[in-house]
Amino acid sequence: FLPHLVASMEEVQETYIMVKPDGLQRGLVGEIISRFEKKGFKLTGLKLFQCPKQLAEEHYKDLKAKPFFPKLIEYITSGPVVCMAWEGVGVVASARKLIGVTNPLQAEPGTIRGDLAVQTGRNVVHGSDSPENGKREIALWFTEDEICQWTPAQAPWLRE
Ligand code: IDP
Ligand code: MG
Repeated sequence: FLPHLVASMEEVQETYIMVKPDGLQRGLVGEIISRFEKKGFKLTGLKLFQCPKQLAEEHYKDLKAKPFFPKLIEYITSGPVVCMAWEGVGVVASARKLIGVTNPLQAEPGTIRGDLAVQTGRNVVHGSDSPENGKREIALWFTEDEICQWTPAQAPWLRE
């Protein structure tokens, strides 16, 4: 868990969540969206998208030097992904907890990766690792007019 995220858990944040090609192929899109929806976060962007190589490389630019980088790009561009923007108080760290750690075999049961995946190279979902990256990644994957502002009917029943 990321201690630097705890300090910002009381602020409204946005995070970029993506169902990777394996999640789509395995029929897990509804299940994954459901976990964030049921938790009480607000969906502000959603689309099915075939990611071009250049965008995948930009999204994962911090991992460029890693030996698995070429296979990672191949994986992310191997089929459509489901791109999502989610908003809420503390959503960045909370989404990372809902997703679980990178290696699905080490991810806790109850997390998305812990329940639904077995290998790091096929870990079904992405989530931004900081509020700054949440903003950066949403701007990278969505145009401004693809993000909707709305007030969920349940808002007063989620927060006092
Ligand atoms: P994260 O997705 O949990 O934030 P990162 O370290 O940011 O994990 O890595 C991004 C993605 O790169 C992972 O979700 C996984 O798909 C892939 N990846 C990371 N480490 C490895 C590895 O050792 N082998 C293969 N793929 C990896
Ligand atoms: Mg990461």
